[in-house]
Amino acid sequence: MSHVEIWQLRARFAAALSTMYGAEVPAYTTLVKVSEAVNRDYAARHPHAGRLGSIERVTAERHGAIRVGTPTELSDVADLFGAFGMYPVGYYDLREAASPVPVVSTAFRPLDASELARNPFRVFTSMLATRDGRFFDTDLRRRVDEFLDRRQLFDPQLIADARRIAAAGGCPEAPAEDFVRRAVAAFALSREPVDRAWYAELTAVSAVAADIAGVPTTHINHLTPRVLDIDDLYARMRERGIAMIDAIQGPPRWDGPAVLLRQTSFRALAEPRRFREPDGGVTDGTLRVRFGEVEARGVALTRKGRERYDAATSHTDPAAVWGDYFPASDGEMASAGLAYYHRGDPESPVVYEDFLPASAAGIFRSNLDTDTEAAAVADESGYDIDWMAGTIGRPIHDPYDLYDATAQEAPP
Ligand code: OOG
Ligand code: NI
Repeated sequence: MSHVEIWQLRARFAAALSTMYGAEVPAYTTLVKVSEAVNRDYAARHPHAGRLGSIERVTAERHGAIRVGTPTELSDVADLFGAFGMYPVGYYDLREAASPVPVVSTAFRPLDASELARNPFRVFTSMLATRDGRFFDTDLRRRVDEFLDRRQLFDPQLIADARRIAAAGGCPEAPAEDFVRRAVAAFALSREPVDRAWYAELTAVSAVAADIAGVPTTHINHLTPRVLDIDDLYARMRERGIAMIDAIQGPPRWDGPAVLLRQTSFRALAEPRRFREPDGGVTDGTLRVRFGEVEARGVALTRKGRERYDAATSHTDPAAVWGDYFPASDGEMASAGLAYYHRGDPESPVVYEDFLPASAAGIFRSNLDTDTEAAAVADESGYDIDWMAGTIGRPIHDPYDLYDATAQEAPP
C-alpha cells in the first residue's frame, strides 16, 4: 500500500480546510479568485516573479488562524499539527499591543526550506489568557475555565492517531484520507446554538474572548491567501464593492526590496448563527467575527534589519522616511546584513515565513467594534515563551535560528 508522506498530509490538510472554509464563507472564494488573478497578471509582467517562491507555491499558499481556550487545547493542537510537519515557531504576546488582545500566540509551520517549498501551510494559534487578571477577574476566570473544561475540541483518538503518524513519518493511503477528514472536521463551524447571555458577557470583556470561550468548539477564524501585489489586490477588491479595512498593515509600499509581511483584509461579514435565548428558546441571528485576510511576503530581515524596521514603523508616516532606513537594492540589503539571502546571493532572498505582532493586533482590532480595556492590576499569569514551551512539551523555535540555517543553504 502506498505511503503518504507528512508533507503530502499537510498539503491535503491545507487544501481540504480551504474547501471547507470556502463553503462556510463564500466571500473567501471571491478573495482566492481575485488573488489568483493578481498573481497571474503579476507573473506575466515580471520575469523574476518566482524569486520569493514558485508561482505554484504562492498559489497554494495559505495561513490559517485558530483560537483555543486552555493549555490542554493548545497541547492537542501541537500534537495534531505535528502529524502535518508543523511546529511552533515564535511567541507573540498580543496583550502587550497598543490595543491589547487577551491572548498569547505561536505559529505552527514547517521549519526547513525544503519542507516550506513542498507546502508552506502555517497556522497562527492563539490561546485565551484567562490567568491574566487585567482581563479576567477571579469570578469570570472561574466560570470561563469551567466552561472550557467541560468541552472537548479534539477527539482523543484523533490526537493519538496524530502522534502515531508523526512518529512514523506518515501513514498508508486509507487511514491518511480518514485522518485528514477528521482533522478538518475539528475546525468546522458549529451549528450548536450560542448561549446569548454568556456570549454577550464575554463580548463585554473582549470579542476575541467571546469567539473562543462563548462557543463549544473551535473554528478557523480566517484562511489567508498570498499575493504578489497586495496594492493591486486591495484596489480590485474595492472595485468589486467589498468593504476592506482602512489600511494595509506592515511596511509601506515602496520601490526597493519588499520586506517581511504586508497584510490587509475585508471586514468581517455577518454570518448566520443560532442562539439560545435566556428563556431557553432558540432564535436565528448573526455574528461578525470571521474576516478575509490576504498577505504579501518579502525577504526575511536579520535582527539588525528588524531593529531598523521597528524604528522606521514607529514614525507617524513610515513611507516618508523608509529610504532613510532601508537601501533600495537587494545587493545593499545583503551587504549591510539587513536581510537574509541564500548563501549571501542577492538574487536569492529568503522569504519571511512568520508574523508581525503589530500587524496581528491591527488585524484583530480593525475587525472588532470595541477595544479591550486592561484593568490596572499586575499580570501574575506567568505567560511567556518558556511557559508555553513547557505547557505543550515542545521547544518553540526561534525564527532567527531558522533563517540563519536556511541562509546557509542553496535555494530550494
Ligand atoms: C489571529 C490574528 C493574527 C495574522 O495574520 O497576523 C494573524 C487571529 O485573528 O486569530 O492571523
Ligand atoms: Ni492572519
